[in-house]
Amino acid sequence: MYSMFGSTVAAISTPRGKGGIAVIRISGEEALTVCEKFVSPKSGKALRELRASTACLADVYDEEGGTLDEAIVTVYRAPRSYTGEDTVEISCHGGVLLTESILARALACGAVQAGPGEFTRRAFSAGKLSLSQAEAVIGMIDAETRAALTLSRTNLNGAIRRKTDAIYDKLKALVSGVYAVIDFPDEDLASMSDNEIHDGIAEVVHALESLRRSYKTGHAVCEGVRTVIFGKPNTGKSTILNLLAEKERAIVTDIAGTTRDVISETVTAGNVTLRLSDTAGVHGTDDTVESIGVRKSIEALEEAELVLAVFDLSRGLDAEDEEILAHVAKRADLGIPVIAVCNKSDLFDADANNDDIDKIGKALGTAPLLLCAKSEESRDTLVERIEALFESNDVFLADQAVITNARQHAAVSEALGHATCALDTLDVLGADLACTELELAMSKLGELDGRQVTVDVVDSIFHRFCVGK
Ligand SMILES: Nc1nc2c(ncn2[C@@H]2O[C@H](COP(=O)(O)OP(=O)(O)OP(=O)(O)O)[C@@H](O)[C@H]2O)c(=O)[nH]1
Ligand SMILES: [Mg+2]
Repeated sequence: MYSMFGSTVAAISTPRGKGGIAVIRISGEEALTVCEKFVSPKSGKALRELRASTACLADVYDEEGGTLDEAIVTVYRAPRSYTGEDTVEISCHGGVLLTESILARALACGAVQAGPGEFTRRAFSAGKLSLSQAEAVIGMIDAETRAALTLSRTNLNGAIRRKTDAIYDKLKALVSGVYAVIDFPDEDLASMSDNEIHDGIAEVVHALESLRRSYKTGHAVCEGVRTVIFGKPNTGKSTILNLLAEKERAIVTDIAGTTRDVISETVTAGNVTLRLSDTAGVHGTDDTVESIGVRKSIEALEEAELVLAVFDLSRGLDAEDEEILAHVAKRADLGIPVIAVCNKSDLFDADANNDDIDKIGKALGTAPLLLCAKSEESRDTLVERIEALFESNDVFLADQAVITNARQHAAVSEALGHATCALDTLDVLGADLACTELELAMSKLGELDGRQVTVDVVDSIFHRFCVGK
């Protein structure tokens, strides 16, 4: 089969190290020719005589014709292979020297070393995968939670591709409908009314908005939410980090100022991944080290996508808490989600502290969570609150298109911007000018799933893969 890549590539597809088996993959126009120089099926048949997609036991030879290994060899024929090209997979014993020697034979016999993600890139170029599906392959490999795995699996099955195809087709129908009437006025083509065009664009806007919103969940599940635990000293911030991490990650004492630096930990809160930062307690101080810690706490707050603002109501709200409230309220005003934690609930009476609880709730625009961070049972309460913010249970709804990375989010946002602009343009300037915006929306959607994507973008995506995938 013709390959746009020309060369035949080879790589070890399993991780480096000792193992039961290892797989060397060879793909390209010359895959069979390359492998026939050092692989012989035990049956005596030549590799190219084997039925496609079948495995056989074979001898693998070194350069002197000695046997390197007995391996299971699978031959795939274009286009019915992962890459869409002729492919041979050699499953040998999983020794480091052995696999490297077999790869070296493949390279000596005419293959070239595959780059990172090159097999998947070939699959993309052969039209076997869209760009979002290729990204889902990375997601499957990187997944550290069931939820991330589920989302990646759904996207590998083509959930984003189907959704973007549907929006793209709708846009195409609108644009071609309008242009046909403008370009061929004498053809008596049924023209769409402005209302029909308006409704069509509104439908596209709605679909893009829902896709863009899905990133809230996709980001939380697959990339993780930068989360800061913020408050004055001794309120129980490090206790909350340890509660979420389910281990003693940070030192906890009753001495105010125990944590002096930012302590980072990645934890799973139900379906959501949190990139947590526990910070030094923020308060006025002349101590040089402490004041550096306070500055870092504020920097972490400013970078956070979720804030856990911690108060100790057993001591009542004081001027330092007011300062914390002011800092956090600024983030809340910018739309950053905040969970206000009134900690040490075992030491205060909610009714007696109602005014403080109200005050925090009003300042941060969210009902505070009364918590006893010392008790392990509190973890579920906190996790439930976090999960609700990111709607991560939707992950398990069948076949939902959920976008999972910043590149996809940017493309959807830009497509949405153009579609919204088309709606405004339609009312003021008419359908033909609105179509210019719709075409731009189509091109952004094309970037999302790889119909119209630059080589640079494709390069940067596939460089995130390991060699051999
Ligand atoms: N009774 C009770 N004590 C708690 C609770 N949470 C934390 N503490 C105690 O409060 C004290 C301070 O806890 P830390 O987690 O070190 O507080 P912090 O906010 O990290 O303090 P700094 O690092 O100094 O800013 C420790 O003695 C904890 O055991 C709680 O829910 N109930
Ligand atoms: Mg601490």
